[in-house]
Amino acid sequence: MQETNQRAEILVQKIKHFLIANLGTILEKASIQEFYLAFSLALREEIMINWTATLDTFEKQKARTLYYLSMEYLPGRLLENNITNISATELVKAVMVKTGRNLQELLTHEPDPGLGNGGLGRLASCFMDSLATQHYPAWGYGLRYQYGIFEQEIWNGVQIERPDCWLLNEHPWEFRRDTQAVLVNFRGNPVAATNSHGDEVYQLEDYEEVRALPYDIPIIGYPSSVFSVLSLRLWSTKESPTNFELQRYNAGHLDQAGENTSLSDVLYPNDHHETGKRIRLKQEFLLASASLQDILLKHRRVYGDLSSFADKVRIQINDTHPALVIPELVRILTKSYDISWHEAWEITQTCCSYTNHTVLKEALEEWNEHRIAHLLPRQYIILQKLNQEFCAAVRKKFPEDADKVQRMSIIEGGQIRMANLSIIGSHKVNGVSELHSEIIKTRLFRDFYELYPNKFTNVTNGVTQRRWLLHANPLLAAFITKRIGDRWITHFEEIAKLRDFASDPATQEEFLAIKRENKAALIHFLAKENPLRNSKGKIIGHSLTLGPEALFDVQIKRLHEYKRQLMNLLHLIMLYRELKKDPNARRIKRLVVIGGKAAPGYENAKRIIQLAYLLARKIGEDQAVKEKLAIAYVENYNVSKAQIIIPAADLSEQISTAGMEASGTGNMKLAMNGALTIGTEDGANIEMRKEVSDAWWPFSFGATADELATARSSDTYKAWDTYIHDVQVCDAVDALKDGSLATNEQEAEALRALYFSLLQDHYTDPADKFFVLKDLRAYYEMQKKVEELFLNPRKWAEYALHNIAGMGKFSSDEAIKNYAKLIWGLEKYPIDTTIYQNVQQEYSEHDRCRIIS
Ligand code: 26Q
Repeated sequence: MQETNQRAEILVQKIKHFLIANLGTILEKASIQEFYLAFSLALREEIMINWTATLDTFEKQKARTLYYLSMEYLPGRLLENNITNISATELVKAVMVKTGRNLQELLTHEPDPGLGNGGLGRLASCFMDSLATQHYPAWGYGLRYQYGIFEQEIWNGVQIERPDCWLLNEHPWEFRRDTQAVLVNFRGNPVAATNSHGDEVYQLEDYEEVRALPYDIPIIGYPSSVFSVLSLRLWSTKESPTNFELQRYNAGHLDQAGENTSLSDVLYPNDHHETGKRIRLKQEFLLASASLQDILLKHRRVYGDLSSFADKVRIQINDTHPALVIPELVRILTKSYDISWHEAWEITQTCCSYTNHTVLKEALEEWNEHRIAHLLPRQYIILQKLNQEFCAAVRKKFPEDADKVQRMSIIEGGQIRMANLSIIGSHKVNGVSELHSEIIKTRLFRDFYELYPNKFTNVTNGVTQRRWLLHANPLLAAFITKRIGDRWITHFEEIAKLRDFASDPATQEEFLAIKRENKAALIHFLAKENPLRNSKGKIIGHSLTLGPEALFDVQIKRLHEYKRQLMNLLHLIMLYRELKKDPNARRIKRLVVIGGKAAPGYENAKRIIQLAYLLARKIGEDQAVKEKLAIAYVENYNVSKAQIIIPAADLSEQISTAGMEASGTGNMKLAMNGALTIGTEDGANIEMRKEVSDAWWPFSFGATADELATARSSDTYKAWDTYIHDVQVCDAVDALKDGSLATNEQEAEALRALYFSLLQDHYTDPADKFFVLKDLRAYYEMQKKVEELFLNPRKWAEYALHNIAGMGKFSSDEAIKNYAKLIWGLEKYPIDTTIYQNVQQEYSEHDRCRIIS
């Protein structure tokens, strides 16, 4: 304790130092932003030695290194996580006492970086955490969007998008690296030449040059002994005045003049939907080209030449978004390094691997051929050449099957298919759950699987137990540690030991008490901070809630028809109607928490939000029912809000149309925090069930992926028949158009559109494409079972404990180990002791160097 006190005193001194030296103010007068800055600067000094030593260790030991390329990251707030990861929680508490400041205010002052849409971006951040914690040599690359995912407001049920200005204030956790900026070229005229092997290469003339400036964010691993620190390198085109095109400005084209300065401005808010926009293509190439240049520079600095490139470099393509690294690497190797075409192609395939995250056709990226030819003329020539060679090889192997070449070709019908490119240019392709990887092999990429059976593999997703349990749910974390020790923090397989306590009544009671406390915190948040707004955006109140004795039923994820938030709501309409007839029809109370953003152009998703809002209001106005049932729509769902909601959940809604959710990761976070899953046999739910065992996985329901595939191909499912033959289902669907929920014509129109999406064919889309009505009855019955079990809290707790205990496999540490083994061939390199001491030595000598003593 004495020691903590002393260290806290030193940290306070440092904070005061930074307040004066960097901000020109004193503690007593410092605003929250100033205090936050000085505090972060003081704390961050603590990690700089480790960061420097980590990078030096990788270089000196000539480690094979992973470069993770992703257009999205969702790291969540950094300060709170960094405090947890350097084990400074107690220290920081002491500092708060000494400075008279409030810890919660300090932590929540930091904006939550929303540099991603959802699952894919959050997965990238969990992976960075696990790579750092396990001492793997790795770098993350992405874009530093000026505006992250939009901030969502709900105005009388309608989603409004506002810019996310997360960089409004100085950001102490990023390091601008001016000396490491690189130049990325677009457009221009390629002039042909040959390399020494006789391969055609191209010199570009009259091109457009964009400066990419990197910002590094330290990713701090959890200490097993000495903690490692990795870099997340984010490219920006914003702060480079050379990107401004004055000539265009002078010619009166204001909008064009600033195009390259604003390239990295905005994250595209569509997930699962490809839009084909020009700026998006420029962003993707920016990431690919800038990162690749950086990788090559680093490699040359350490090794002198590229002879060991294929051995030392691994590039992971997170979905197809960064796939232009493939032609770009071939281009640079053949042109700038005079490597033969054949060898360049082998190196590229050896280095690259690709993760697919979705089977939805509309999410598979394609770019118009002319667009690529115009913006990236040299890469286009390479794509054509690669494609010619590939198609010739396929033709040779399958001379009978002309369609096959067409299906597999990179370029077809004037479009460039990024998935085909990614598969052909990689040595491994993986799906993100067992089911998803099977679907990839047998349906989505079947031709490719037949051609390259060994390329395809599975790595089931995982999440970091450090942010999602240790940090988000400190009470449950302490409860676990008390029973099984704290090794689970870095060895999550140990969580299985919790099984031994599942039937212990005292343990069950304690678990329930923690859940109640977390629910109380969520209630507080909803009732105080989750606003209800009128149609002008004015706050007119806050969410209605129920007490912590209610079942907290949670569905938090992006809004999408395949995720079937609509099925959840239809069930709630059924429940509401029952309760209206008889308020005692059900014996438990239920608080339904729904959160998620809809892509701005996705009308049906926005209509589903509106339905949630209208139904919540209807129930809230019903004096008899509101005591039993409430719906809270969480505005602007993000990582920070997830950290409040997940620890409070009893029931986790994972009800996607089977075969469509690649994996899901919210399912894992919720189960880790002791929620029971009501779910379909989809994505990672299937593996979770297997780990937990059928006996403790009571709420699985619905048609399987195979059944639905058959229903689709035989065209046997008729939504209308289901609707007409089930009175309760029929009633619920009719509520969408009988005027009971809508209060004006716009609302009525929105609900009618949902009604028709369920019952009417629309062009090539059949009625109820996502099989909502097909599964609704089974879902309804399963929800009854949920209520039955919830009546017995201790039994419920026993189930919950078995679920937590079954989550060992779903740590991102495990996923990363599997990638390292199956795909990257990566070894761990903990910080070298001598290197650490050298850095420390240099640092302390510098520290003594004061001009005025
Ligand atoms: C594509 C082209 C243009 C603009 C945007 C996009 C785009 C952006 C994001 C397409 C897809 C995404 C995101 C996909 C995604 O988040 N998929 C989810 O990935 C998770 C991690 O593997 C899985 O758990 C989820 O099941 C999957 O839906």
